[in-house]
Amino acid sequence: MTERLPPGARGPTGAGGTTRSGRAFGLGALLVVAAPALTGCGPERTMLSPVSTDAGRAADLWWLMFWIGAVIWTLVTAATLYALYRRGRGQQDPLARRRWENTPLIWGGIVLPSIVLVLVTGVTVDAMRRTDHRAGPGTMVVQVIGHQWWWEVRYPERDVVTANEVRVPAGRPVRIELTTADVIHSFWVPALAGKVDLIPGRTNTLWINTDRPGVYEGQCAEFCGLQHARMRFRVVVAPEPTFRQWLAGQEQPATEPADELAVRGREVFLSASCVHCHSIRGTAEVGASGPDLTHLASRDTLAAGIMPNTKGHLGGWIVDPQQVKPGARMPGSDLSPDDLQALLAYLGSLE
Ligand code: HEC
Ligand SMILES: [Cu+2]
Repeated sequence: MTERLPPGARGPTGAGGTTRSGRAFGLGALLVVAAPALTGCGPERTMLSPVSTDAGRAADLWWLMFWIGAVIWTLVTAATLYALYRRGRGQQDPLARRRWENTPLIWGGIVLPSIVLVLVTGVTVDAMRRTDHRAGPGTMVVQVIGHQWWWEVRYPERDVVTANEVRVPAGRPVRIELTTADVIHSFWVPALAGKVDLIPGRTNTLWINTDRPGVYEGQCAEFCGLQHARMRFRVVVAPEPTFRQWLAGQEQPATEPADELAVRGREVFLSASCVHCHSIRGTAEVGASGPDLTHLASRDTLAAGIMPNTKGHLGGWIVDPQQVKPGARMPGSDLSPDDLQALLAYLGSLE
C-alpha cells in the first residue's frame, strides 16, 4: 500500500528545502557574476596590466595567490562532494574511520597551510625588498601631500607646486615621498607601483620607475572621509624632453593677464574669498588650504581627477562645489555672472 500524505504536507525532500537551497544558489551565482563590478575597478585602474617592473612583481604575487587559492578551492570542493556522495549511498564516511581520523586533519589543517603560508610570506617579503630601491644620481624626488580630498604635488628641487597630477620623466627612477596634512590616505597607481599609506607625522616612500610614457590612473586607497572615492589623481609619464619643458613652465610665476577681461578676473579673484585658500604665485601667495592655482589651465582635470578641466566644469565648480563634490572643503560663491565670466577668463589663461 502506498502511504498518502495529507494535502499541503511536505515529504522529507519537500519543496521548502529545494527552494531555499535554490535561492541560496541563485544568490551565490549573482555574487560571483557581480563581484568584478562591486570591486569598482575599471580597466583603467587594474593591477593586472603592469607597466613597470615593480608593478609586475605585485601582479606576479597576485597571480601566485590566485592559483594557490584556485587549487585549494578545487581540492576542498572535491573532498566535500566525495563525502556527500559516500553518505548519499549510505556508505560509512571514510573520514570517520578510526585509522583515518587524524590524517586529513594533520595534512590539510597543519602541514599544507604551513607550507602555503611560509611560501607566500617568503615570496612577499622578497618582492617588498626588491621594490624598496636606493636613491642614486639619476633619482628625482616628488613630494605628495594628502588632503581631504585632493593631492598636493611638490617638486622640491625646483620651486614647483601643483595638484592631482604627478608628472614624471620616463626611464628615470622617481622617489615619491608621501605625507599627509590631515588623516590617513593611500597612494595607489596600480599600473605603476604598489600601494603605500600616507600617515600623519611620517614620510613614506614609493618608487615609480617605468620607460613607458602614458597617463596612469590613481586613486586614494584608504578610506579618508566623505569624498574618499572621488580622491583620484593621475600619473603622467612623459619622455624626458617633454617633462623638462613642462617643469620649466611650472617654475614660472603666473602669466600676466593679457586682456581687459582677464585683468578684471584677477581683481575678482583677489577680492573674493578665493585668496584665503588658494595661491597664485606672483599674485597672491597666502592661501594654502586649497590647491595651488598658478598653472591651473595646464592641468587636465579638476577637483582630484573627477572632471575634465573645461570652462563649463570650472564655472560649475566655482559657483557650487557642493553640488559636484558634497562635503568638499570649498564653499560656493555668489559672484555676479559678469564677475564669474571674468574670473573664468583669468583662470583659463593660467597656462
Ligand atoms: C575655504 C577654502 C576655499 C575657498 C574660499 C575657495 N576654495 Fe577653491 N578649493 C578649496 C579646496 C579644499 C579645493 C579642493 C577640493 C577637492 O578637490 O576636494 C579647492 C579646489 C578648487 C579648484 C580645483 C583645483 C584643481 O586643481 O582641481 C579651483 C579651480 C578652485 N578651487 C577655485 C576657487 C575659486 C575661484 C575660489 C573663489 C571664488 C575658491 N576656489 C574658493 C578650498 C577653497
Ligand atoms: Cu584619501
